[in-house]
This record gives sequence, C-alpha cells and structure tokens, in this order.
Amino acid sequence: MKVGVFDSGIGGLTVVKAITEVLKGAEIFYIADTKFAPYGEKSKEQILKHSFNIANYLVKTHNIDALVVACNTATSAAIKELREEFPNLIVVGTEPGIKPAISLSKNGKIGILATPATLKGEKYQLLVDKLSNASSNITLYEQACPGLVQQIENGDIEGEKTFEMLKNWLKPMSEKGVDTIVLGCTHYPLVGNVIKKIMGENTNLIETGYAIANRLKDLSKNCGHFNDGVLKVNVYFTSDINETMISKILNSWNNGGKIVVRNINE
Ligand code: DGN
Repeated sequence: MKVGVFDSGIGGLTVVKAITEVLKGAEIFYIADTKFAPYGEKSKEQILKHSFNIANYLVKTHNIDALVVACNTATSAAIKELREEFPNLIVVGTEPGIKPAISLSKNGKIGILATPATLKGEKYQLLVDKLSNASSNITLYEQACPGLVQQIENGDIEGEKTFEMLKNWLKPMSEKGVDTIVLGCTHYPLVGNVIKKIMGENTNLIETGYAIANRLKDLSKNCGHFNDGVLKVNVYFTSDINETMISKILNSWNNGGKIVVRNINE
C-alpha cells in the first residue's frame, strides 16, 4: 500500500513514525513542504492551493492509495475539498486529540497547545463544542504557540529560547494543575521532553500520530495489500533543510525499514 503524507514542514514525521509502526508493510511518501512553511499564517486559499499541488504530485508520480494530511492547519482548511477532489483516495486528516485527553485526565483539567490558525478554525470550535456538551467536569485551557513551529523547523528544540517560550505558555496550565496536555500540532511531539521538563514527568501528553495511523489501518482494510510489502519511507523536502535536525528525527526511529531522503525543489 502506498501512503502519501504531507505537512508544512518536518512536524508530520511524528505521524509517519506512528504509521510505520502500525502499518508495517506500507510504502510512505512524505512531503515536507518546507518551502511554504508555516501554513499556520497563510490564507485558506493558499493552503488549499499547496495541498492540492502536493496531492496531485503524489497521485501522478507515486500512484498513492491513501493521503494523510499530517497537519492540523491544513486539515482545517482543506480536508473537505481534498475528499471531494480525490474521491478514489482514502483521505485521513488530523485533529487535536481532546477525546483521548478527556479519557486519560484524572482531574479534568486539560491543556491544549496548537497553532493560532488551528485554534481559530471552525473545525476546532465544532470539536470543542461537541465534546464540552458530552462531558461534564472538564475544563479546557487553550494556548496558541505562535513561532513554535518555526523554532522546531530551525532545529532549536532544546535551546533556551524554545524553553522560555514554552515556560511562559505553560505557566497558567501549571498553576491550574493541568494533568493532561493535547499536542494540537504535529510538530509539538518533537518538544515533548521540554514540555515534560516544565510541567513534570507525570503530565500526560496526547499526540495524534497513533490515532491517525489506526484510522488509516481501519480504512485500508479493503485495500488488501498493505501487509505484503517491505516498509520503505521516502522523505521529500521542497526546499533546503536542516539536515542535522532531520537525521536526529529519523535516527530516533527503529523501524527496520529503508529510509530515503531527497530534496525535490519543484
Ligand atoms: N504541523 C502543522 C500542524 O499540525 O498544524 C504546523 C502548521 C503550521 O505550519 N504552522
């Protein structure tokens, strides 16, 4: 089974990692749209254009069976249109894992970290309304993290600036006793260790990669051939990138597959 995955940068690699563990025989084509990152500050029309370009490239060049939008921002802006434009593809999007956070939290105090665009999006508001109506005794503490994606893209994961930014954003959550934090952006698991250092080791961090991978597995059941291949991950970038950062992420995987990294500046 060929799975196309994209994000406006390297964050979606956290989703790829989960897919490699759940769908062992998949061949993955990951597009890190570093040239146009971050999507979080772009208009819906621009995000639609980039998403369609990538999906067309993946269909025409790699004949993918499924498309994973490994980006909360692009999911908000483009998932409906992608499903309409590519009816023959399995299309899976990303949304903040508030539901699993509600199940896991002991005190009902849940923090949500996301990009400004995701928190402002209609899709997020609908999700919050639905879950708030269904669950009592839950308090959500939302925090937009402008600039954090860029810090991560620049490879500054454990530096002082990233630490200070997170410390300021997390202070209110720490004071309120939040015990579970939703990582509402696929880049944020890459700073999970920093978040735990600030909030405490016992804080639950909810990332969406595994939920997406399991959903993809369910939807692919009738696709038939996802278990017969040898895992192969092709990681393509649309501009020059921080190679050290990428190697660090890819080397932290131990999935036994073959990984190819290429710059496709087109
Ligand atoms: N990883 C993307 C997301 O999950 O929203 C980052 C979005 C952006 O480009 N700011």
